[in-house]
Amino acid sequence: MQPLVGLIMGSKSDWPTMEHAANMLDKLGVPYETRVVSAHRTPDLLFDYAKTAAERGLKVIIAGAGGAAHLPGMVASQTSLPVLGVPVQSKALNGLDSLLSICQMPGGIAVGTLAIGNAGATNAGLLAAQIVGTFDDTVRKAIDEFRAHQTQTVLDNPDPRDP
Ligand code: RP5
Repeated sequence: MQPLVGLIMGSKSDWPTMEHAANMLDKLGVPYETRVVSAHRTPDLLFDYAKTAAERGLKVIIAGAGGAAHLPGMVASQTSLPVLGVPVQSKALNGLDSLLSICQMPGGIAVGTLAIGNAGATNAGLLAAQIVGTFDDTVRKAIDEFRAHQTQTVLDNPDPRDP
């Protein structure tokens, strides 16, 4: 299936976080590709990836990075596709560095920033699916079903002491 979402990250070490985005895309039936694309270790690849993303059929890019996390902003500077940035939880500063690097974009180039770590990656997958759902009814239905199931699970388990 033609990938609609590009799921990229600065390092293989980001995968344990970013796989949560992949899991959500899998769950919602959204085709995606995933690659390591580093802003500082492979800058030429970053430019090539971002510049060709739209013509290759991608509709949205999820970019995860940690520390001095310039990957999402640099990708956004080279494509008009929506870019969702996931701040990976760094060891030194617990991801606050990643968060600020990604969310504090100067006005003029937009990056949608998610929460630090696993929750952010999960929601990046969800938000990417919601973007795809604006033109793909099957994906929108899968999102509606996911949310209905999530709601029902809470309602069916009201006692917090139950396992
Ligand atoms: C960033 O540096 C990556 O996104 C990663 O979060 C961090 C550390 O990378 P490694 O040294 O583990 O490859 O570019």
